[in-house]
Amino acid sequence: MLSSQSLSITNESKQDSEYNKICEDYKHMLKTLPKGNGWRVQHLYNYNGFWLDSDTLKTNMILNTYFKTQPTDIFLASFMKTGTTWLKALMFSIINRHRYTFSDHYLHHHGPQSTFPLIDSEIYPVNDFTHINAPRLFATHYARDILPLCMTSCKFVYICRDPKDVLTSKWIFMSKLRSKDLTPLLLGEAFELFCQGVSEYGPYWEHVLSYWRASLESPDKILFMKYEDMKKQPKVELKKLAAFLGNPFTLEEVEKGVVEEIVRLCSFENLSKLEVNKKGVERFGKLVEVEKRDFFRKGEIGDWRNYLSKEMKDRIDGIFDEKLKGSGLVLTSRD
Ligand code: PAP
Repeated sequence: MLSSQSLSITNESKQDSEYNKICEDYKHMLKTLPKGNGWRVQHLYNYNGFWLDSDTLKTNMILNTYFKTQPTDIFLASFMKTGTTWLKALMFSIINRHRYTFSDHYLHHHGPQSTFPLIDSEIYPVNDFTHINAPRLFATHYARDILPLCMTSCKFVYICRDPKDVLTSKWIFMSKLRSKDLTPLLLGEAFELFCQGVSEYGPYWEHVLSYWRASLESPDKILFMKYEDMKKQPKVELKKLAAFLGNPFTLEEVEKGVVEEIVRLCSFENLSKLEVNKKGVERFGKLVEVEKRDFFRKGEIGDWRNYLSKEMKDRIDGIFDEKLKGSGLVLTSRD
């Protein structure tokens, strides 16, 4: 019979060999997958229909083997620049509203990024997240179709946004992170790539559709939200979100103004002026460092007007209307 010590050594070496096998498969895959132009790094790889950079591709493969969900886990899923930072702050504030006061809140001292982890940038099997209390919250930018199967039984909040604002916001953000070894990515180039679907985690329309279809099949498991609705009627959306998360606001809380307090706490105006969100960097994985202030740019609907021509607008609207035709979802706001 094996002693507990030799059992754990056996488990460790099994894990090591599993891990080594993933690394081998990953190296092989990089040579065989279709390649496209990256926005931050030189290349993206088309992995099961979605464009990923080499780091997020590797993490996806590792997650598929190692990530173990708990039934109470809740995920925030989003394409880049659609409202992740905002939703992180809101979900964390709803779930933890009995732990902090609004005058001295966790968010005043820590940025929204540190409220819960983005699993796409975590290295496995080093971090298994078993130290986090239930309900564990996680964020991901991966499309639904390439998530580990075990995750699909958990609750998801999905946030999407008008593609024109997504393109604009993403181009500005990625230009700041773009490798200095590469020539700058011009807006016209980013536009062409976006229209072809070649964009980290994209095509954007496939990303949205992957969660939209799942939300129609399991509305109790996936809450589908829009950035524009959040902007226009934050209190209504916040109440929906709280109910979905299993923490509805009580009548007493509504009367005491808790809904308004959370909306205000997590607003762009409030978060963007906090010292903690103005200085320092957020680290994702081993290599990517982002200035915290770059998560807060304008936070508006329709800033694309300052960047995209009428022709560009019409082309994006046309592509998204066509791709989403028959789905029941409209993503391109006509405001
Ligand atoms: P990520 O993909 O890097 O996580 P994400 O947080 O999804 O970024 O999106 C950032 C956008 O949300 C920025 O939009 P903009 O470039 O058009 O301005 C950012 O300004 C906006 N944003 C950040 N926080 C908030 C907030 N509290 N309310 C509204 N918009 C916000």
